[in-house]
Amino acid sequence: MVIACTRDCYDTCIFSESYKPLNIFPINGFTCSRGMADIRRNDKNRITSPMIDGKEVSLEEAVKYVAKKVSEILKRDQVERIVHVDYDGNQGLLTWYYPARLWNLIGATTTDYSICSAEGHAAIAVHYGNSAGATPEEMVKFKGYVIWGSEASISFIHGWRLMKDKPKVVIDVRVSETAKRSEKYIIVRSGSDVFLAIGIIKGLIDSGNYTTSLLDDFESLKAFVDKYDYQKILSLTGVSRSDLDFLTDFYAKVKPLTVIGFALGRTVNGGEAISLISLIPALLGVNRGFFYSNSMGLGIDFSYLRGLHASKPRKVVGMAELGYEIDDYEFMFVWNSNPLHSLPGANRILEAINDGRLFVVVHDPFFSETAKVANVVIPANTFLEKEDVVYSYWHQYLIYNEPIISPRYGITEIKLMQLLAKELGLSGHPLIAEDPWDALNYALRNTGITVDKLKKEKVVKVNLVPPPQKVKVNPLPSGLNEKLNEMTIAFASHPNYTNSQFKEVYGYREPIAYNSELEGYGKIITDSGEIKVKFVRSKDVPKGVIFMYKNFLIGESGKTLVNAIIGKEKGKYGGTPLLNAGVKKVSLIQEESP
Ligand SMILES: Nc1nc2c(c(=O)[nH]1)N[C@H]1C(S)=C(S)[C@@H](COP(=O)(O)OP(=O)(O)OC[C@H]3O[C@@H](n4cnc5c(=O)[nH]c(N)nc54)[C@H](O)[C@@H]3O)O[C@H]1N2
Ligand SMILES: Nc1nc2c(c(=O)[nH]1)N[C@H]1C(S)=C(S)[C@@H](COP(=O)(O)OP(=O)(O)OC[C@H]3O[C@@H](n4cnc5c(=O)[nH]c(N)nc54)[C@H](O)[C@@H]3O)O[C@H]1N2
Ligand code: SF4
Ligand SMILES: [Mo]
Repeated sequence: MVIACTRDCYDTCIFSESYKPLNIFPINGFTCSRGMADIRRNDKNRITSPMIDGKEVSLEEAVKYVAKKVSEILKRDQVERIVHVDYDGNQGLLTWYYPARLWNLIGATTTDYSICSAEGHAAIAVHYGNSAGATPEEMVKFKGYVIWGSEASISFIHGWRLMKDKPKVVIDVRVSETAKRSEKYIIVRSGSDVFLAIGIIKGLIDSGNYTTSLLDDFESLKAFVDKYDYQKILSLTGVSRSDLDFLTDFYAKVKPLTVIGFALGRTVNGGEAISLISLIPALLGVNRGFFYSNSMGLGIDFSYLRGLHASKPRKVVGMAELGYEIDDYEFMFVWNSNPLHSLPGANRILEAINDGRLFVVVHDPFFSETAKVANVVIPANTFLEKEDVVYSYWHQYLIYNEPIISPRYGITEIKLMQLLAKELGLSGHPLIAEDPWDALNYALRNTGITVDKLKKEKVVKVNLVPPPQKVKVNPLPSGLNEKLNEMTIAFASHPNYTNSQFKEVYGYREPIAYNSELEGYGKIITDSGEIKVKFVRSKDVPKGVIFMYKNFLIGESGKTLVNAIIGKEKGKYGGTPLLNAGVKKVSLIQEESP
């Protein structure tokens, strides 16, 4: 028996029954501080009973109450006013994907799932047909690495371990932990990575360090970069000529793997940057010489799991826009996600809940910030308590999870979906009636693996889609924004938390804004709103950057919602919100604390 950590994390660690990380490549027998705390976390901050308006009720009552609300909206033929918000709180195929069937069946509004990585998936697929890059086995074979817009030493510890002993160049907007632990770092202005990529491509071509063998249209790429001269590139990026030459030379000589962080896709010109960065290795003759996220290359039919072959949501709302268009909705069903923490315009969602304009149901094992203010909460099982199949966005193992703790409270997402469907008279519909394991078996058909094999062998490796014969150069980015923000926020991962999770173990923290100048309480103002924060001066953060951990986006009091200052602007490729937003003004406030 084994169990994999289901958290939104590259590594998807696999553990033994006694919860020891397996000593198989690339898990290599170690785990993170969260992995080490999971068993003791399991009894903390749990939702122990269904609740309506803060009062404990039976599961039956809660289900009837929720179904009645849904029925009323369906009767008015306004199903688009129901929105379900689910993300990667648990990466299990049966926990995250399958339960969306009910909402898709009735035609409720779905989000575009763009919050994290959609921008880069789409930008890379333009050239490679898929966003899959190097596998862990391929990753170790490279002689060096460029870590671009990624805090890998914290966010991707098993990948980092594989890269640790070889030369690494980090490209970031501040001196990150990963920068400090690498052989060289280069600081760029936020939003200018695309111009740095242009500079590298131009430099490789000008110095004759390239091959056209993999590219279907080298001339277009050359013409594209030739529109920029070095002077312009250096002034837009803030990078010195010697650093640009160093980087170009490192690419030419080492042919490194480029680890492309998700943060890039959340920045001005971000999809464009990822698109061009992914072409650099191809110009050097290295096919798929990058790593972004391999989830789309595993062959799992996520749409089938969500029932989209036999249903159609009436509307898709961008995760960038949901908070700003919250009045289009009156009912929000949340699982696997903590939208008050994570979504742009989260303050508007909170206001709509507080004013009674939005009815919210949260299904979560833990009292998330959103669960605390929801109209109805329903306890879920943690991943330690339920059967599931888990994949990784880095390695190629599928893992059959069996519970290692017997649940004291909570029901599974599938069970809740089935109970709600029954109450709504939808149990007989094939999307609901299909056995979840049969659905999973079908969704795995392109991986060459069956559920039976998985249940027998527990951990099975699947093949990644093959790389393309030729890399498609066009369409190249267009309409690049050259008027970059004077000041921008940058977010990154904290080692002890995954997004909003683990505060019950490692403590609550108020948002802190690390910056080059201010010290004390003050305000950050953007075009979308303002928040009060504590400013802390840091020598690692250059002028024009505010650095915040992405794990403390909501204060313990629930009053500071960092995402009040994140607007609804989004990327052109995958619609990912520009979370690394421009800042209009920062100032200190002397007399009060947030
Ligand atoms: N400003 C700003 N905003 C950001 C970011 C940023 O950098 N800056 N980062 C963005 C990124 S990268 C992401 S991925 C999102 C993440 O945003 P969210 O998706 O909100 O991520 P989590 O905080 O992990 O919330 C997941 C929720 O799922 C719950 N959960 C865990 N396991 C289970 C389970 O088995 N069943 C159920 N039903 N629930 C479960 C957890 O308890 C938690 O409440 O936030 C984004 N928001
Ligand atoms: N410990 C831990 N691990 C995690 C998570 C966690 O919460 N905690 N979250 C998981 C999730 S949901 C995700 S999405 C991944 C994210 O993993 P990563 O992709 O590594 O993202 P971050 O950790 O947010 O770090 C992003 C880095 O990009 C830099 N950056 C910001 N803007 C720019 C820019 O314009 N240009 C450049 N070059 N750099 C920029 C930031 O300063 C930061 O150092 O990590 C996963 N792993
Ligand atoms: S959070 Fe990531 S590194 Fe930590 S146990 Fe889970 S998969 Fe492993
Ligand atoms: Mo993420």
